[in-house]
Amino acid sequence: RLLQDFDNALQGSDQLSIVFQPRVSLPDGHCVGAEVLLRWLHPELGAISPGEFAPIIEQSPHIGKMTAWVLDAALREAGNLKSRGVIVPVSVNISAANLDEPDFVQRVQLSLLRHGIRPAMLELEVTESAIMKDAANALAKLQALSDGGVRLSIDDFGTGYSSLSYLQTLPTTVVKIDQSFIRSMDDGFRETNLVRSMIQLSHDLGYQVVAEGVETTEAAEALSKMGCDEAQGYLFAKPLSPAAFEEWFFERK
Ligand code: G
Ligand code: G
Ligand code: MN
Ligand code: NA
Repeated sequence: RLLQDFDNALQGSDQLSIVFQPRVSLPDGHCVGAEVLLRWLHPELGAISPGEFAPIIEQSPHIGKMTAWVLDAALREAGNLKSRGVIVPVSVNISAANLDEPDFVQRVQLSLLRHGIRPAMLELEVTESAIMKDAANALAKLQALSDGGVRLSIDDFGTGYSSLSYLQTLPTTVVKIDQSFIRSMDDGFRETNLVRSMIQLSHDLGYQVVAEGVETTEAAEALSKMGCDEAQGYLFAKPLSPAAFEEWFFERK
């Protein structure tokens, strides 16, 4: 039922949309990018969160089409924003199953060409679990994307199954610390020390570090002191429609 409805949504034009959550540098708060998040307005059920439907789509053959749809929408919108002077890289979430598609790398490259977006203006977010599912294949695909100039980040860092040894060999350049760790910094010094160690480890391995789910100025200041490079979260902005993102961008600048 949900899968069939989603297939209809993919065919139609008005149920699916994307929003942008700004990413800013620390400590100055300049916009350095935006994460693209999918939204589904179901005709009967109303808004359904990707947290609910994405895991179901990911188990189905529709996942290829879903990511292709988001990627296409993201790059089209990036082109629109670019023409109005909003030039920031966009980050798109990809699923483990996308890395199994034989032509995934070529399709990403074709989509970039179609929309006239330079590869360096696209970042793909991939979770540790997606990488570890079939590490040899993931490594090959990520390397090909990276060789083509696409940026790669490790999403939800710290929550998935991973092997630290892989962190050394991946062609990824950015680590996004999962929001659960950022929120837990309120709980005490051990939690804060953990985040500090994650930042230190990531830097030692050559990664840039993004903190997710930053909701308070206290957290932003603490992260900044720890050397965290960038942040995302409600403190700076919620996920915004493309028009609202553009407005936010120019007010901020
Ligand atoms: O935007 P929101 O907080 O509702 O997202 C909930 C979850 O859905 C997050 O884990 C987010 O990464 C995931 N998600 C949002 N958009 C996409 C998307 O386009 N593709 C995939 N694979 N996951 C997404
Ligand atoms: O797993 P991923 O990092 O892609 O998930 C992004 C999700 O996190 C989005 O659904 C977004 O709405 C949500 N999000 C972004 N910033 C915040 C925040 O500051 N607080 C909370 N609670 N959720 C956030
Ligand atoms: Mn993400
Ligand atoms: Na994340």
